[in-house]
Amino acid sequence: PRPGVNGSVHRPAATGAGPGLTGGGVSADPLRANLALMAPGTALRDGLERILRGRTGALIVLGHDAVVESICTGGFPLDVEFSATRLRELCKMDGAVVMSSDGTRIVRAAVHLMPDPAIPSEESGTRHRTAERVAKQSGFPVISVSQSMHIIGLYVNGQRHVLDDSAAILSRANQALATLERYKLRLDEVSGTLSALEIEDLVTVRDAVAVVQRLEMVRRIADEISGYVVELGTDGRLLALQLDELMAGVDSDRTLVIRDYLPTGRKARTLDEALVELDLLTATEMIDLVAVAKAIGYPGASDSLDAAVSPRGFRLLAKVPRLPTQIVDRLVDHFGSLQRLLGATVEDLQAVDGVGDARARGVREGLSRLAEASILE
Ligand code: 3AT
Ligand code: 3AT
Ligand code: MN
Repeated sequence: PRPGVNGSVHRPAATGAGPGLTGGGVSADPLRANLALMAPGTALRDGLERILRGRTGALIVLGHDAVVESICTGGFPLDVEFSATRLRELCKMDGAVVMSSDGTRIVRAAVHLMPDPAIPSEESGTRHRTAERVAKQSGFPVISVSQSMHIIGLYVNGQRHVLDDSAAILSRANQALATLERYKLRLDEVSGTLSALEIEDLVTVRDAVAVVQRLEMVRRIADEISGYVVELGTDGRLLALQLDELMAGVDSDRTLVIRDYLPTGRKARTLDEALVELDLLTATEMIDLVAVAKAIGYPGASDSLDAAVSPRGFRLLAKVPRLPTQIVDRLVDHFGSLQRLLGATVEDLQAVDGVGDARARGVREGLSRLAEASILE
């Protein structure tokens, strides 16, 4: 299988949503996986920077198979180990360089590529037209370094991506990070309110959905920032640390709050279905609490937001120290709601499989402490 490429010959152009609007990590996104291969700090990026500095251009195919071979004419076979300096020297010649898909070897150089001219291309220069077509025909990523425009382009998965310098990406990333910090503050506010309401059993759909909405907004902006982290390579270390710190616990809270409030009944959704529906919401729908409520399975009417609901208790139990998730699941299963858990004695708690005297006391104390803390807020 080709790393980072899920395409086949002549695969249609992807019509993905913009960055941050879809879920998935680095490996799920072929563009991100390939951006990681040529991020600052990698040998490939070093070679590309050398080509830019030397004011020559380049056309580089990141993969070699029978399809690529059938497009190649002229040039000469090499099969040598990749190095940044070798790449730069070979790109001084006319024609393209073909590399192995893992980026470790240079297979051919000075090749004239002849992709199928019927493949549509929006580019005008012969280098970039060729790059776009070869990427579409072979399914492998293709890099073009423009001599006249001084930019590095990556053609992958039907998309063209221009590699920016780290300073430009960092400035965008820092803006996104500032937004994330604001969103996170607001999230902490609404989750604190929800905890207090849960203890008092005064939650409405609106309060629960507000937390889901804020968690989702935080997740989306964080996803955008992880894209920048990938693209920045070694220049993105500090950004990655800040992102990790801000996002600690957010992902688990997202599933916990949804598990707490997934409606039961005829039209009930599973957790995974709810997560998919949330992911599908557009940025405008995200602002609308009714749309968010609907995504997790509540009726899509505005008065339904005022209905009273009670949490199962997953989210608050997860805040009790040293409690394995298995036991949390069994406790919720046994008691059915947070209110019953709050009312349970140490003896009641021990009725649950795997909960002995010590653990029952731990849960009892943990819940009492949470109740006190949230009333003080
Ligand atoms: P020079 O002797 O350096 O002029 P060359 O054979 O080294 O020619 P290059 O690969 O440097 O050629 O290409 C130079 C330009 O020629 C690039 C492109 O604008 C034009 N060119 C090459 N092949 C084609 C083609 N098939 N169709 C249109 N333009 C082409
Ligand atoms: P610049 O943005 O000027 O670098 P361009 O799209 O204007 O690129 P040119 O027609 O000037 O492209 O061609 C520049 C070089 O690109 C010439 C040749 O070394 C390489 N090139 C163009 N087409 C092919 C091809 N089909 N196979 C291999 N190399 C090619
Ligand atoms: Mn040119």
